Amino acid sequence: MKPTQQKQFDKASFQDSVKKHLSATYATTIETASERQWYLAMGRALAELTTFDLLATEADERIKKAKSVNYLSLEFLIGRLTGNNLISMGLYEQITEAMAELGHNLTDLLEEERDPSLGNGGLGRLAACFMDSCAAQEYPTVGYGLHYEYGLFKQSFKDGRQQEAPDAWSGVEGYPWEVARPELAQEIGFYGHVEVVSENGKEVRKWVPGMTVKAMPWDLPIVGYESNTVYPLRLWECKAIAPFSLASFNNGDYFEAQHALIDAGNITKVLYPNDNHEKGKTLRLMQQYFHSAASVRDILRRHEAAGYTLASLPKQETIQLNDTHPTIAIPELMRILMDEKGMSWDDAWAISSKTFAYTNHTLLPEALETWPESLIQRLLPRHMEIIFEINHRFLQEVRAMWPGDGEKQAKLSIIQEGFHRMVRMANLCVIGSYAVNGVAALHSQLVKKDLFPEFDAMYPTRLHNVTNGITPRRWLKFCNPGLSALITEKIGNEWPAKLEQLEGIAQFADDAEFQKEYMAVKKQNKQRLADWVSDNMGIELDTNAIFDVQIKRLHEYKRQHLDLLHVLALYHRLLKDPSFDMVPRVVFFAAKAAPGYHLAKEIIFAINKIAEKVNNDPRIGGKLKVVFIPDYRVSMAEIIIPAADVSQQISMAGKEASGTGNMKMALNGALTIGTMDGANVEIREEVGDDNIYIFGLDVDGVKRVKAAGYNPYDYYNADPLLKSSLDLLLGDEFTPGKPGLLRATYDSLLDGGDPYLCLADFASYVEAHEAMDAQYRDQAGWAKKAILNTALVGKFSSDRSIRDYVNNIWKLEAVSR
Ligand code: 26W
Repeated sequence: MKPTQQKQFDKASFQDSVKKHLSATYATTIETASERQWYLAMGRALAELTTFDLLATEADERIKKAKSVNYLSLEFLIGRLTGNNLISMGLYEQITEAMAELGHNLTDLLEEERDPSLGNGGLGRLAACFMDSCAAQEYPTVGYGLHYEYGLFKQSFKDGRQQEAPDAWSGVEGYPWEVARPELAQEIGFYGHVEVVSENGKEVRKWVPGMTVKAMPWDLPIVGYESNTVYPLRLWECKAIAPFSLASFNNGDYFEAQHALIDAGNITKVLYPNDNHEKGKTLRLMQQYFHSAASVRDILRRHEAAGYTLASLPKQETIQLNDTHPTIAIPELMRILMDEKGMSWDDAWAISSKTFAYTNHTLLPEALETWPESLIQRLLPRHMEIIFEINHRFLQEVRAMWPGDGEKQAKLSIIQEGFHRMVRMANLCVIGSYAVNGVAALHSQLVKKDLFPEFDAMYPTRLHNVTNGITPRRWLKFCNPGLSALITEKIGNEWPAKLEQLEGIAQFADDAEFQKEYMAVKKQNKQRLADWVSDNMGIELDTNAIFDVQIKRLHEYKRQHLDLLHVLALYHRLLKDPSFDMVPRVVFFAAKAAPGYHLAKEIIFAINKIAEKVNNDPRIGGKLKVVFIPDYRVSMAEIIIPAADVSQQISMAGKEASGTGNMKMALNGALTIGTMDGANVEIREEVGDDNIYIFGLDVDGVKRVKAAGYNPYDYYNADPLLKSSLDLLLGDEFTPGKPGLLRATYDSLLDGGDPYLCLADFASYVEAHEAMDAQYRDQAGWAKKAILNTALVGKFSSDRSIRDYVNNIWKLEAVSR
C-alpha cells in the first residue's frame, strides 16, 4: 500500500506562477484579465506541477522496467480536469485559498473550463475512469487516444428539435492541461503497395505507403489520487507532412496523392458521433489505423528504450483494446515484427497473440464492426495480406475441431463472404488476443453463450468477465461534496480509495438523525440542479418533488420512449382520473442522438413537445414536470447525479452491456428502477431486492415473447391505460394545430413492431413506479433505502475493476513512487 502523500505546496510561488502565465502566456495583466484568462493561467500553473511529476514518473527506472498496460481507445471522455486533478493532488483547499487571495473564487474559475468531450458515452467514460483508477493504484499505465480537434457535437434545441454544433473543446487559447511531446512524433503511412525484396537471402515483404502523415502526441496528466504518480493520456494529432506523397507523385499516381492530401488534414478533425452503430466510413478506418500505428510504435519504442528484447514484449507490455475500434493494431504489430524486425510468422505470432487483450462492450449486431475487404486492401494492403494469413491458419484449427463443417468455417471466418466481402473485426480480436472480456456478469455470459460460443469451445480459458466500475473520486468526492463530508464524518476519509468501506454507513441506515442529514444533503443537491434549470431553461421546479432521472445516449434499446410513455400515463391520469393521486414528480431526460439516427431525434422532439405542454398546463397543478436538459456532458452529469431520487435503467433485457450511470446514481443515493440487464443485476445483488425496483421481462422472457411472435397490438388493445397514453401522441395535444407530428414514435411502437418490447414491459413498469411513489411518501423508509444504496455499492469502484484486470488478465504489479 502506498503511503498517503501530502504535496509540497508553496502558495506564494504558485501565485507568482499564475501571474507569470497571465502575462507571458496570455498577454494580459492582473488588472485586465478576464475570468477565463484567470482560469487558463491557474490551469497552466497547476499543469506545471503535474508535468514535473509526469516526467519524473516516466523517468523512474523501476517504472520503466515494470510491466505496464497500454489502454488503446478511440475515446476518452475525461470531462473537466481541473477540479478532479486538484482533488487527486490534495490541493483543493490550498488552491481555493491561493486564488481567493488573488481575488478569485475557485468554484467560478472551474466553471470556465470547457469539457473535453472526446467520447460518445459509456465506452469513452469508462476509459477515463480506468485511467483514474490505474494512476490511483499506481499500476504503470499509458492511455492512448486521439487528439480530435472537435469533440462530440454540442446539442441545442430549436422548436424541440436537436441541433448540432461543432465542439472546439480546446478553444483558441489551447487547453492548459496538455503538453506537446514533439520528440515522440511518429510517421504513419497509408495506401501504396507491397514489394517483395530479398534480404540476406530471404524474401521479405515490404509495404511502400503511398502517403505519409505525422502523428504528434499531446500528453494529458492523469494524477494518481493522493500520490506523486502521474501517468499520461497520450492523444495523437494528425499533421500533414510535406512533400506530401512523393512516392505516389513519382509513380505517376497523381490522383491518389491528391486524394490523400485532402484526407490527411482531416484524420483527427472530428470524433465520429455514432454510438452503437457502425457506419463504415473510410476516414473512420483511417482514424483507427492512425491511432493503432502511432500507439504500437510508441509502445515498442518504450519497450526497446528500457533495454528489453522483442521476445519479452508480452512479459513487459499488455495492450488492452477498448472494443474493436483499435483492432488493426494486431496486424500492425505482426507487420512490424516480420517486415521491419525480420521475424518469422511463428515468432511474431507468439509475441503478438500474448500481448493483446480485447474488451467487448456491446452485443448489438449493428454495432459490431465489419470493414469492406476492398477498403482495407486499398488503404492498408500489407495488413490485408496479414489478416488473410491469420485467417488461413485459424481456419485450419476450425477444420481440426469441426471436420467437414463448412457452416462453422463460414461463421467463424474473419472474412464474411458475400457480394462485398467484409472483415469481421470482433473475430480478428478474439483470435488475436490472449484474453477477451465482457463488462458485466450477465453480458459476459451472453458473450460466451450467444456471441462467441464456438470461440469459447476452441479457447476455453480465453473469455472472462470484468464488471465495469466508476471512479469514486469524480463521482462522489468531487461531484457531491455534501454527501462526501457526511460520510467522512462517520467513517473517516479513506473511502475514496477504498470504496468497500462505505459499508460502514449501513449501520446508520435506521438512525433518524443520520437519515435527516442524508436527506438534507439530497435536498441541497436538488436545489443546485433546480437553480441550474431555472437559470438556464427558465423552468421552476419544486425540490419536494421526486427527481426522476434518465441520462444516457438516446437509443431505442435504452427505451427513453418507455419512460415517455410513463409520463403520458401520469398526465392522462392527472387529467382524467379524479381519484388519482401522486407525489409531485420531475422527469428529467438528458441525451444526445447520433446526428443520422432519425427515430432517436424524433423521440427527442416528442419529449420536448410533451414537456412544453405538461409544464404549462394549469389543470395538473404543477404535479408533473418534464425537463430535457440540453447538451448532456460530464460536467452536467456532475450536477444531475447527486440530485437524483430515481435512477432509470430500463433497457430491454440483454441489450445494455453494463451501464455505468446506474452505478453513479446508486452511489449518490438514487433508487434504481430497472430491468434485469447489464450491471443492474449485480447492483441488485449488492443492495438487496428491497432497495431496488426491478420490473419487466428478463433475458429469457424476452426470448420467449419474441419466439412466440410478438405483436405490440395485443398489449395496446388489452390495456386501456397504455392505449390512452399512446393515443395522446396521435392528436394535436402537444403540437397545437398540427396533429400527427409525433407519429414517428407512435408508429415505431405499433406498426414498427416495437423491437425493444416497450409495450410488453409497460404494465410492469407502471407498477414499479407506483411502488416507488408509495415509498416516497414514507420519507424515513426512503432515506433508509437511499443510504443503503450508497453503503452497498462499493463493488462498483473502478479501482476494483482495474484490480480484476490486473489479477486475471494483465498480471502486473503496482509501483509506488
Ligand atoms: C462503431 C460504432 C460504435 C461506437 C461505439 C459501436 C460501439 C460503440 C460503443 C461500444 C458503445 C458503448 O459505449 N457501449 C457501452 O459501453 C459501456 C462501457 O462498457 C457499457 O456500460 C454500456 O452498457 C455500453 O452500451
